Amino acid sequence: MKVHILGGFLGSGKTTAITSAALLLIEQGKKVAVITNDQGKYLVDTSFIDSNNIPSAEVTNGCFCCNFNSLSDQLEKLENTIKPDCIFAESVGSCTDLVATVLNPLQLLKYKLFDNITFSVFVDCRILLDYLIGNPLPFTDAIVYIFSKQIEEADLLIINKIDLLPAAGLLKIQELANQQLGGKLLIFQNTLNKDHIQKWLDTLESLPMRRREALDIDYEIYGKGEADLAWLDEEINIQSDNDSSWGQAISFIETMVNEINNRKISIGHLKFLLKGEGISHKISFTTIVDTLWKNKLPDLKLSNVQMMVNSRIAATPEVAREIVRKGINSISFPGILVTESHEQSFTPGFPNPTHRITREIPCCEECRCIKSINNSQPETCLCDCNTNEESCCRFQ
Ligand SMILES: Nc1nc2c(ncn2[C@@H]2O[C@H](COP(=O)(O)OP(=O)(O)O)[C@@H](O)[C@H]2O)c(=O)[nH]1
Ligand SMILES: [Mg+2]
Repeated sequence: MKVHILGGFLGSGKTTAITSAALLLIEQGKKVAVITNDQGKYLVDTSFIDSNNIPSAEVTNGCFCCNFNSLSDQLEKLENTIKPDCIFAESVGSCTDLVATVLNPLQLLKYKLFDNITFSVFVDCRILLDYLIGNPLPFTDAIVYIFSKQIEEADLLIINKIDLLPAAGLLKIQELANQQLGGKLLIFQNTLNKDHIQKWLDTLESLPMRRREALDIDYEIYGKGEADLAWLDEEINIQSDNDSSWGQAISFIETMVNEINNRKISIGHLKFLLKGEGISHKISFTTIVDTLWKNKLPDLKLSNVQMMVNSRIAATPEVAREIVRKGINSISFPGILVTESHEQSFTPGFPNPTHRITREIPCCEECRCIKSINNSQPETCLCDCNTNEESCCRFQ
């Protein structure tokens, strides 16, 4: 089994790429599963993957790094039930330091589970272009720090959404990325194009198993960046007497987006999953808002729409809640019944990874036992042979 970990900023295209890749591989007769991950409990990404009939598991209530055991349990569970040829695992978009906290620990502690583990970092080419030119990004310094660390730790960087750049912009980013991001494998991708997805999959297939350098990172700034982006998730049911629930859902979304815009709040990722009468539709707003979003939607007459909201915006949880309230008020008319459930909003906690393996000292190539430096803990051996060094091939 192969495990493909995806990192990269909120809204950079990870779920879209995973869904498309999984469907392509399933079409080709492969068994595939997906692990989703986010700060809250009710995840739009999981519902979206499910609605595409792709087997999935999720790690909720925090990132892979802080829930490493849950991630490895899910990997094991999938291996024991579905036995997939490959698993795609998408990390939280505000997460970084994944090499030290997820890839190295998986590679050292769970190596029996898989033949290879790859790491793709996704980035929106338009934001990367500004970043490489040196233009300011619409985020606090701490969030920009996370963005920059994600790029730094990538060995395979997917420079995504190239279809949204004009030709001159594409040439410019190719030039700057090749100049400034030397040593990384770069793929310029349009994830909406199946051929590009196939090329990314071919690249993943060709990558050898490798050890990666852990980041040098300041957790105080990283923690502040996480906290600068409030999380909110909730489910809202809209019932109407005149089959206008779909239209009301769109009005609700529009009010929220306008309110965010009026308050000049930057969006990390604002996602909605709308369901009703066999229809499931994801609507996504990222840092650069697509102003034509409404034109791409179907016009449906539905009496009941179930809507899941996941919001990660540069504001406090109170403000995130106020914005949802504003949306709800905008559709509260006689004949429309709006019911909220599972609402939660919070400031994500300080990242506290289960493991942070920054350095390894191989002590046996054959049995792969490895002594590791686990963050702020004394040097420890992470394999069985530590309990009995005599059993290590090296001592025989
Ligand atoms: N035009 C275009 N849109 C994309 C591309 N990749 C992703 N998107 C859109 O970007 C938004 C965020 O994508 P998503 O996969 O949810 O991002 P994630 O937060 O990284 O998982 C969605 O509306 C996608 O349809 C791409 O290559 N081109
Ligand atoms: Mg996603």
